[in-house]
Amino acid sequence: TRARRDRLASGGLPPELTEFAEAVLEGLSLDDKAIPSRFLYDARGSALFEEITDLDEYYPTRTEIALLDAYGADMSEQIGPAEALVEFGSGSSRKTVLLIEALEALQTYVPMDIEATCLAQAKEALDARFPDLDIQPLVADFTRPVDLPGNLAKRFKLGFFSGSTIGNLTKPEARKFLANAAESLGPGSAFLIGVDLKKPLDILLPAYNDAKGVTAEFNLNLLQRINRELEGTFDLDLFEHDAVFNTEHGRVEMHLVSQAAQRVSVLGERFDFAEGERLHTENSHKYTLPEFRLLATDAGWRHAALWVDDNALFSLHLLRL
Ligand code: AVJ
Repeated sequence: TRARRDRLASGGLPPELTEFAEAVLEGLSLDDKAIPSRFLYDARGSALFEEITDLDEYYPTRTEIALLDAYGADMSEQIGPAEALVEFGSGSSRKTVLLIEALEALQTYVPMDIEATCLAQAKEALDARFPDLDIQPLVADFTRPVDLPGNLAKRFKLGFFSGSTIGNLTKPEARKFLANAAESLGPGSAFLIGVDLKKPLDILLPAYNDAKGVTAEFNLNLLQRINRELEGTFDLDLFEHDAVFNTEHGRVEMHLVSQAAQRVSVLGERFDFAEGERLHTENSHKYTLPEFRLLATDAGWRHAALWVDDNALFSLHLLRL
């Protein structure tokens, strides 16, 4: 609300906290309580997510890396002589290294992220490994159309969006993202995108509810962050991590389930939870191959090639304009 925004603005919170505060207060006021998933990824959340990618149950990262490793040369051949690689939401550069190594005509790498610190780390690591590569980090919100550096205008650009990060977006948001990426990259460009696939729940659900409880810790970290940054009073022992498959929307959802009727306060505002009430914290959309193909073509791309592992866990799609 307007009044809340004015109060937050005058309350002396730094701008990045105001955005978090607004989202949390708004999300906790909904009938179906929900907080946007991007707030899970603070420093501790990002470190916990890195830990998740190494878990036995979490197949996506390892499978995508295996695909890049096994088919990198084939991908490079199908893509053609890309001169600039533009990575959307670069984060950690483990997978990018494989792609950079496979692309023989590559001159420029543009890692794009909203987090400036992430970008600086990626640049440092890659500078050492690829001294001849021109690295131009770009701090940008890649869900919006972005202006790429002018010197890329006439070059063959390849976009890269890995890890099924697109799964965080709803279908309409994902379509918009793909259309924006088309606009940013421009005619003649290609786009390589990693997409997690629909599969039996006995494989899918443990990936989001691991035996060691790392995913639970990742989820609960959101409440810890609210306590620390927004004067929250969440009792972490009174919330439990849960991951469910929402068939209607084709997505895994993470929730935090209140274990008792309780009242919580955030920045002085009080919120009641009934026993069993859920706070929705993340979506992870899964696609069938035809579903993703349709989404991409709807957004204005041509579907050019596809790589899938033998167990049909994960897919990499090559799109063209
Ligand atoms: C970072 C969105 C790709 O959806 O698999 C993993 C996030 N959350 N376990 C995913 C996540 C819980 C991950 N993405």
